[in-house]
Amino acid sequence: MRTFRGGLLIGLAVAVLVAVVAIIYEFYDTRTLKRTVRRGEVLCGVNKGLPGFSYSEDNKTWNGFDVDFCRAVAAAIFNDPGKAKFIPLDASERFKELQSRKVDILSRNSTWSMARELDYDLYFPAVAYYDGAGFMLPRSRNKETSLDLDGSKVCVQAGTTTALNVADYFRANNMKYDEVKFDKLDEVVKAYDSGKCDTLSADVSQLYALRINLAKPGDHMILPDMISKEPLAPVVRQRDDDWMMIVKWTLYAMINAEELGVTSENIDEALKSKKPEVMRLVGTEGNYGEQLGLTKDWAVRIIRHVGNYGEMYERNIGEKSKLKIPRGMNQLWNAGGVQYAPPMR
Ligand SMILES: N[C@@H](CCC(=O)N[C@@H](CS)C(=O)NCC(=O)O)C(=O)O
Repeated sequence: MRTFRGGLLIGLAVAVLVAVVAIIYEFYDTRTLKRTVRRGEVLCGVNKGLPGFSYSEDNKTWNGFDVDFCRAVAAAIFNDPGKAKFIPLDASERFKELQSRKVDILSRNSTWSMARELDYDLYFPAVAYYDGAGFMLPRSRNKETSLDLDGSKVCVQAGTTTALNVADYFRANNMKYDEVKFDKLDEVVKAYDSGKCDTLSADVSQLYALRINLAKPGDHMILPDMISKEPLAPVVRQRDDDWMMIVKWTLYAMINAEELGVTSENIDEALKSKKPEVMRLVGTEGNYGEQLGLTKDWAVRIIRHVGNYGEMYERNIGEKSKLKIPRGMNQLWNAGGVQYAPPMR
C-alpha cells in the first residue's frame, strides 16, 4: 500500500514537473514558426477598419489586402488560409503588441522606418505596398497641389508617421498649419467630414479607403502629390530568422508569380511547366520549401488559395474593387513600377 502511494506521489510530482517545464518552455520559446505550428494558427495584427486593406463587419470574417497577405502566410504553412486569426490593433499600440508577442505578424498599413526597427526591436521583411502621405480635401476648395495648403487646419491621427511628415512638410516649405490630432481614426474622419478641418492627411491608399465611407465621397478629392515615402510592410520581431524568411518569401513568391504569369487559375498547369523559373517557384525543381521549414509546394499553396500579388491587389484595392487605386508605383518593375522581387534561385 505504502509503495503504491509512494509511486503515486512520484508520478504526480513528475507530471507537475513536466507541466511546469512545458509552461516555461512555451513562455521562453521565442521561435514564432514553432509556436505557430504548435498552436495551429497564425495570429495576425491588423487594422480594425480600413476598407480594401483590412475590415470586418462582424469581427469574424475579414477582408482586404493586408488580411490576404496574412492568409498567404497561413496558406504557406498550413495549406489553409483559414488558419489565420485576425486581431485588430490600434495605430499607437501595434508595435508594442507585436513586441510583446500578442501577434505573430503585423500586417497593418505600417510604414517601414529606421526608428521603428530600432526602437521596438522589429524587422520589416519586404515592402507590400509603396505609398506616400497625401491630402484629401473638399473639391469645392479648389486646390491643385499640397503647396496650396498654407494656413490649413489639418486633421491627422496620433501615433502615425503622417503626423510627423505633415510637420516636416509645412516647415520645409515655410508654410503654416493647425494640427487637429485625434487618437482614434473614427474621430479624425468625423472631424473632417463635419468640416472641423480643411484637409485630412494620411497615406494616399488610406485616403482612398476613407473616402468611400464619407457622407458624399464624390465631393472629395485626393491631391496628386505625395509628401513622403511610406513603404508599407508586414512586421516581425528581430532575431527570429526562420519566421522572417517565411514572411519575406511569401511576399516575394507572390510578386514573382505575377511576373511569371502564374495565377490561382492556372496553378495546376504551372505544376506541369518545364520553364526553370516556374519550376523553382512551384517546387518541381529545388528544395526551397524544405529549406524554409515548409513543404516543397509552399508557394503553390499561397497562389492556389490567395493568388499572386496582382490578383491580391486587383481584388481588394484595384480596378475590380470599390477603391479603384491605380497600380502606380506598385506595378511590377518591368511594367513601370517599383515592385521587384529578388529571384528564387
Ligand atoms: N503608414 C502610417 C499610417 C498608418 C495608420 O495607422 N494610419 C491610420 C490612419 S488611416 C490608421 O490606419 N488608423 C486606423 C486605426 O488606428 O484604427 C504608419 O505606419 O504610421
